[in-house]
Amino acid sequence: MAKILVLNGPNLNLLGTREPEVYGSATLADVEAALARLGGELGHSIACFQTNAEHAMVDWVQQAKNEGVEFVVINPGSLTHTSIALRDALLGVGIPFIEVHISNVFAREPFRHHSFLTDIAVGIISGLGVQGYELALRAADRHLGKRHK
Ligand code: CA2
Repeated sequence: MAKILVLNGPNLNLLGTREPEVYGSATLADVEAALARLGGELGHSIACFQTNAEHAMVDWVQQAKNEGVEFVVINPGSLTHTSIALRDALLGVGIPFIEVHISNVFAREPFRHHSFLTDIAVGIISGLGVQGYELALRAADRHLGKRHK
């Protein structure tokens, strides 16, 4: 049993309400409910947060260390491409994480091709829709299992 934190960044609260051709029709509540279910099946406790504010994201990453979080699944939204503060926070706590993008960022505008997080992530999932979160959770479970053996 591990504590796993799922973080979503700016505008991901709009999932399922706009741009369904890019982000699909599931809402963030749908995604979080599916992750809580899967987390339960895998025997982990899942906490999910979304914020539009960079400082709140940094605070949650910092707190995660004190709360014994062992893995983070994060879709940083646009902070992916801008936030050195988020990179520093993730480096600071040293908690392994997977970076998730619903869309294929490499098939979009050039400014989405660079991430401040990818090189320090366990891995990245991009372009598989909201399924990417579940794949990340399964990969986190494998990663944690390896460590506990
Ligand atoms: O593909 C992803 O998951 C992104 O992280 C989404 C970010 C974008 O800035 C990244 O480049 C790629 C944007 C999130 C916006 O989410 C919306 C969802 C539904 C409707 C409108 C925006």
